[in-house]
Amino acid sequence: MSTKVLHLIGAEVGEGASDGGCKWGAAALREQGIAQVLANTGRNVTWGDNVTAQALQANTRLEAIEVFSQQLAQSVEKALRHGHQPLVVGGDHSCAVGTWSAVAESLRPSGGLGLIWIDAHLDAHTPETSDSQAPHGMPLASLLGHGSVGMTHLYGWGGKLQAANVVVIGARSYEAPEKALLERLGVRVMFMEEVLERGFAACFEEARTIVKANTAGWGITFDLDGLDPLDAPGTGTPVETGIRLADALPVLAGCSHDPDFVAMELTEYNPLRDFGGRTAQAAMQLVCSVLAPDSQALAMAA
Ligand SMILES: [Mn+2]
Repeated sequence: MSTKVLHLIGAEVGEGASDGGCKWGAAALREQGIAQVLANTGRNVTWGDNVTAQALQANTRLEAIEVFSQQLAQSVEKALRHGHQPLVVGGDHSCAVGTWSAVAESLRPSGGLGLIWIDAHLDAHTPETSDSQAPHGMPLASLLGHGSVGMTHLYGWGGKLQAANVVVIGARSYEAPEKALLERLGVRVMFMEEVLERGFAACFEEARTIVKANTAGWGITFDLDGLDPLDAPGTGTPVETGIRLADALPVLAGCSHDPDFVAMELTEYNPLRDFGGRTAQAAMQLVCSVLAPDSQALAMAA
């Protein structure tokens, strides 16, 4: 099991989306005891800084996210420097730029970053292709080196992710230019059709093999809208027919046992749409499954 301190960072950002409700996601999960639930599994848990996006009147949304990304990256980098395992709790998915730029920067002396991107969307727009101009539709493209310099070049270098080292699982709502970009770069995308056909377990195993090959460390960014809205209705942008929670939990169990597993990020929890708290419940089960020492037993009990 991982004996590292699990270091929670609240990424309070909703400015990346058209509906800003996800800004309150981290605070809501904190209030509902996400740290205690993780501590109950035996992990040593600490809350680090909360990082809050500021929408300044003079700035565009993209500029606000660029500033926020730098601040979030600093917090994540600090946790890594202390030898902690970061769990970034979003926030809309634009937080992925800060989180994974910091992880890539810290891994850089020893090698590349591997990343499993679980999501209903492709998040691969650039400012040139996006009609909505919402930055939470751009983080994967940014990490691959495509987008505004403020998003692609944190720490002064671009291409935090190599196309060969990332796999998207669960995509089912996207626009043509996003798909075209990922195809051109050669990113492996497991669309929802494939997940339903092969099963989540087979897909995740293949994805893990891909992201671990030729990288120095790997992580998971879990957009809650990757799940089926039956299990997680309270997300920024729900889309029908997603990954079922019961299929995901046992498969994700024990990822953090892997010494190369560096960090996790959980995004797009929108407490304003989470009537009855089902989505918060799903979020806590997911993080416990990935990060808890005895996660197999926990997943079975779920
Ligand atoms: Mn996303």
